[in-house]
Amino acid sequence: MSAYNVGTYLAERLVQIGVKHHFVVPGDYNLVLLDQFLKNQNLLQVGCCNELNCGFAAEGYARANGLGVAVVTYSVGALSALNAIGGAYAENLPVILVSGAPNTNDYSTGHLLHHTMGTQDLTYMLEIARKLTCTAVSITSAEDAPEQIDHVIRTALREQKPAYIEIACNIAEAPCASPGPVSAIINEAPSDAETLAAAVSAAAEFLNSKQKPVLLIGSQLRAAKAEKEAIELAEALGCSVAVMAAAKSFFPEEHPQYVGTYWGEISSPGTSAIVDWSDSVVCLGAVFNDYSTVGWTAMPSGPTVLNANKDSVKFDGYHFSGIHLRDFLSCLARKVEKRDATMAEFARFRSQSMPVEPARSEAKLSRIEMLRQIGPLVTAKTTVFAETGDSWFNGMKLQLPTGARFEIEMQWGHIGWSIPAAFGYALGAPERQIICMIGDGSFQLTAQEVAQMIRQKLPIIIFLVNNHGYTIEVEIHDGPYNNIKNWDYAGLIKVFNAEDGAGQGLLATTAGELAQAIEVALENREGPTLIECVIDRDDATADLISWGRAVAVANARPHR
Ligand code: TPU
Ligand code: MG
Repeated sequence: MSAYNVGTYLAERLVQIGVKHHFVVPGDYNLVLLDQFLKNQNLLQVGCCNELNCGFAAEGYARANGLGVAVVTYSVGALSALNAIGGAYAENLPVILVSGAPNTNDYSTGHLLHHTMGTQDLTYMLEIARKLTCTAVSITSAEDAPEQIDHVIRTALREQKPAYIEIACNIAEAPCASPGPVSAIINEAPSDAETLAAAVSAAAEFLNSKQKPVLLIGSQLRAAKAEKEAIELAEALGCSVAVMAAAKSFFPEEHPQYVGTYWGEISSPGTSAIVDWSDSVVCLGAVFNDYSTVGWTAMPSGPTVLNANKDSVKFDGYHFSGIHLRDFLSCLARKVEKRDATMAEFARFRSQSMPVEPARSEAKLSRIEMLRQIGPLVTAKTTVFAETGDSWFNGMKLQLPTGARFEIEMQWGHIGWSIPAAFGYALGAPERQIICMIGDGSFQLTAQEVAQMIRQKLPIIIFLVNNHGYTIEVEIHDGPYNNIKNWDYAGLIKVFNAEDGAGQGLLATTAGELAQAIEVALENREGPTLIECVIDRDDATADLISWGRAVAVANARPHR
């Protein structure tokens, strides 16, 4: 006789793969399920303020710990969480959305149920979830549950994509089989040996015929678990390595072959020039969209480009699938000849950036001064979250010491993502110092989750840029809709602290106030510190202005 039920089975499977927390918003359809999760001593339950934030918290947790879990109630909860699940899909992060669901006796009886649209249709959630996940299942039988649960976890891990499980509320505690060894759900099929050999040989021939290749690192490199192998190939070739914005920190910036961010006209100094000068570009997990190509103005393509992705390699007349990127890269590293011409050339292109002079203490705070003060806070133990907005472009300018990580949500681009995601990440990686850079407009979407950072005593430092509006939107296309209601952002922390919190909210309007606030933040280990940095509305990066112009042109192409 098994001691497990559907809920405890799912909880134990999650623990087996290394999950230590799950993010929840309770509702009557999931309460019995939450009780089952609570029985597992190795799985902590973490409350969130709403389901959108719950989904993003699980997404951030997946960034830190490999897989995240959000447990919500039927429909009213799950529909909100699905926005974050779409984000996890776009960003290649395995997040399991678990939703409580109606009692099995109500599925075919025509009963009308609460938290539904008031029709007899109880299939719409599953149908919607299918579009936003790699797999979606409805569990209405305890006997079938172990197989369905294993399928969901295995698929999410293999695809590095989110998945959806709904569990009928009267099945959550129904007895079922015990979980078997974890290897059944984590083992991946190996690369196809013959295809791997063929791909490596063709790619080696391609590269050995070139004189000046460069490597371009893209955001899917992490999902492919191939960061180490990318370094192996880079060192075998000895060539320049550029990183796309969404992949910042996926190749060490202190590596001698690192040449900066490749982002069309707003690349780091010399980076675009060296990619253009090269005679072949090896793209590893690269994602080319309108934003990353600066409105389709910078996209390596044609017969000199090799695209290697998570499970496939494509270039000049070849297409190989069924091979893991990490295997391809480490085998290729052993077959290529040294090709370091781009390093010598890059030395000529590189312009030395001038150190920024510190502002006087009483000088009005500026964006440049903010970056100057944030820069030294980034150490090997830091993870920086850069929110959609000018924080993207400011974040790009931070120089990361080896070990520092950089998180960005550039494909989905949901403003407000970074607050709940940083919250989830902090629980998944308690040893890291988290710094969040976010604009005022973005913050207004998900501000409540700072209260959960306070509740969990997480010493996250939030630099909230109060530039009085949606500046990124101003640069793409301005109108009265880009003005927002000002808030007392620093004052909010007092509200969230209530009687027992240790969050700090500080206002910085001058360089000196910012320096003092940072000292307070570094001292405060018992909760988050939000520093509201007030700067001029038009104090934006030149990069945002150029990029915004190019994106506006791409958006405005007439219909053909
Ligand atoms: O620094 P700054 O002013 O550029 O950033 P802030 O203040 O956070 O403004 C962001 C403005 C923005 C919007 C309104 N960026 N993108 N959007 C469009 C948008 C709307 N809704 C969602 C969920 N995501 C979006 N990206
Ligand atoms: Mg703003």
